This record gives sequence, C-alpha cells and structure tokens, in this order.
Amino acid sequence: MKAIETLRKDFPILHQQVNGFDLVYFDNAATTQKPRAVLDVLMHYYECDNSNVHRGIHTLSHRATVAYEAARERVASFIGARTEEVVFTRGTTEGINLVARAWGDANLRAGDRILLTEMEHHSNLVPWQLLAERTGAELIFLPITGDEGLLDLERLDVLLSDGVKLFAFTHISNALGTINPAGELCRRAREKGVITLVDAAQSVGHAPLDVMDLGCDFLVFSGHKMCAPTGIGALYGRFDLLQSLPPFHGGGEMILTVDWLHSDWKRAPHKFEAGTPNISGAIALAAAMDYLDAIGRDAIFAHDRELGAYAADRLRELPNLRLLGPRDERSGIVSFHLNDIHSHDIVSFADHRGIALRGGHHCTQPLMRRLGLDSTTRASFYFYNNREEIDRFVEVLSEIQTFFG
Ligand code: C6P
Repeated sequence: MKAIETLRKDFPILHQQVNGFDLVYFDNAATTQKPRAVLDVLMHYYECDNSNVHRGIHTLSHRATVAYEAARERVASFIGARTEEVVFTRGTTEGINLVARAWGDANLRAGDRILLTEMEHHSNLVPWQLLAERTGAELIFLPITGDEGLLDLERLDVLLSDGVKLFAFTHISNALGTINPAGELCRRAREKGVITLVDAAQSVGHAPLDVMDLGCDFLVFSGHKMCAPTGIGALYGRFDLLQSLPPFHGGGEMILTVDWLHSDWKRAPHKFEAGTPNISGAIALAAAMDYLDAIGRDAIFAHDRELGAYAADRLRELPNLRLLGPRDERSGIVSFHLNDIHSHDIVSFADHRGIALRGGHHCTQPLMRRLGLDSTTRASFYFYNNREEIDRFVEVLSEIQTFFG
C-alpha cells in the first residue's frame, strides 16, 4: 500500500481544521470520504457527457449509456459476478427492500421462516418485518455470544433446519466490528437449501470479496461507504434467481412493451431499474472501485484490522471502559461504553477537539437492548487513518473522563 500520507493527499476534505484542530475523521462506517479521482469523474460527466441513458439516439445519450453500462461491468468484476447479475440501487437499504419485495412476496408463505442474526442493522431487519406482516412468515434470530459479539455458530444448523427459506446476515457488523465468516454461513445455508443474502455494506470497500467464493444468492452494498457518492449502490443476485423474479418498481426504462392493461419487462437486471437511474453515481462508483483496487483491497483490509486492534489495545488502557466486539480479528470498527457518560456527550466533546465519531444505537436498537445498552460510542477507520490519530483520540477520551468526573 502507498504511504498513508500520500493517500491522504487524494482527499481534499481531510485537510481542514474543525473547531481549531486538525480534523480526525473516524466516522467511516457511516460514510467514507471521496478522493479527488472520484470527484473529477463526477465533474467530467456533468461537464462533458451528461444525458439520459437508454433513450436517446444522440451522441451524448450514447456516451452516457456506454459509461453507465461500463460501470455495471466494473461493479461485476469488482465482486466476481456476471454483468447481468448487477442491479444498480440507491444503496444497501434499497437492495434489501428489493429482495424482500420481489423475492419475498413471490416465495414466502405463512409458516415459512426468515433467519437473521442479533447484530443486524435496521435495514436488514425492518424490510423482513414488513415481509413477515404481508405473508405471515416468521422471523428468527441467530444469537450472539455477548459483548464479544460473535455469532453462536453452534446454533446455526438447528436454526437453519426449521422451515427457514432465507438467511440474511451482515458480513461486518457496523455496531460491533465483528467479521462474520460469510463463506461458511452461505455454505451451511446452501446445504439446507436456504437462500442467502449478504449485507456487505461494511465489507465490500474494505476487504477482497468475490460472490462466487462466498457462494451467496444475493449481496447488497452502498457506494458511499467505499469512496463513491451517496445515492448509489448495487444488488448482486444469481442470474437465474433474478430472472425468475417480478419487478420491484414499475415505470420507464424497465419495460419492453406497454399496453393499457398489461406490460412486458426487460430481462434482469434492467427490469429492476425503473425510471432514470443515478447515472453519474454509477460512473463514480466504478471510479471508486478503480481507486480502491489501485491501493489493493488486501492492503486496505490489513490496515483496517491493524488500526482496529491498535485502537482496542489503547482503549483497554482506560478505566471503566466497556469495549464491545471480538477480542481478536476485529475490523476497523471499535464500539464502546465509557463510565456512565452518554455517547452523545462523548461525541460532542470529541467534536470540539476536531474528532468525528458516532454515538447512538447505530441503527441496531435490538442489539443494543440485547447488550443492556441504549447506545455506544463508535470510531471507524479507513486506509487514510493512522495510529497518531488514534493516540489523539485516546488522549481526548481521557480528558472526557476527567471532565465528567
Ligand atoms: N450504516 C452506520 O453509521 P445505507 O444507509 O442503505 O447506505 O446502508 C444501510 C446499512 C446497512 N447495513 C449495514 C451493516 C450498515 O452499516 C448500514 C449503514 C451506517 O453504521 C448508517 S446507520
């Protein structure tokens, strides 16, 4: 990997002072910053090629269409899929809702079960609750082991047996930093004939990932957590599955022919992309993938884990700090509870020192309740963060402990 200082130069936003201090950006699990290479591609698209896709015969429309479809190819190569297996979405949340609607409504009946885990983000819980209400299906949960936040794999086979049709789980937990053994989970589900959906929101921009190696049926992610703009993401679906599903939204772009009472759809993936898509977002997502691959996803993953382990060690030095998440092999996400100081107070204090953290339930309210907490403070790292920033962060936490007595 290039030196961190060199990589930091690619991110204009990192070079500023916040509240009189050099910015330390530790809120990468919420959204990452964007490198100049991605910003330039966005600007170039709007300055030179902007037009609608798949409709016009004129030159700009042709260019926009070619660039948009090339972006689909790039996403496919980034995750080891076929081009026609990539549906552009607004992000992880929309991808899960698409599967819950299109696959869930067509395949689930009263009495069927959906297996989730206790560490799911609301985005991988609420759409299934809505599906369960529509169909009479039931949700069941693979437990975690406690503060260490590992999945209780001994319970998996039993839970997978009982009428389960779909197993949806997060690859990396946004609230605990756990890295789940996604390949093993998919294999064990497949052995029981259970369809899998991997929420890769926190993993796809941080680690090498190949849908064929994972053996998943569906996988979803958001571009904004991997150096691309907000409002763009992708759903991977095995082609035969995608092709068998009805559309999610109806409208322009996704049809072949329309009559007053009936319409025919295009093949997957286009039948899932109704209306004008986020063209510039897709093109910028492809640029973000080029940027990440030039650094190397193995190197990014190693750096994330190294910072995660270093931060965990430094945090353990603080008295009365309850650290959540795995002892070994955590990602670059650390989440903790400090004395009885509310996480919002910690985040506000740290902000006054120029450090951006996140405090709250991290869209995992049931998990927080399971841990007996209402919130945690979270620091989440990326390849442009370094140990010196973590040292400053730990110093500020010490200051906070003194301040709040
Ligand atoms: N987590 C966080 O600060 P969207 O909002 O669709 O881009 O991503 C939703 C989502 C789904 N799954 C996981 C594991 C996630 O971490 C997120 C987003 C952010 O942790 C915002 S709550």
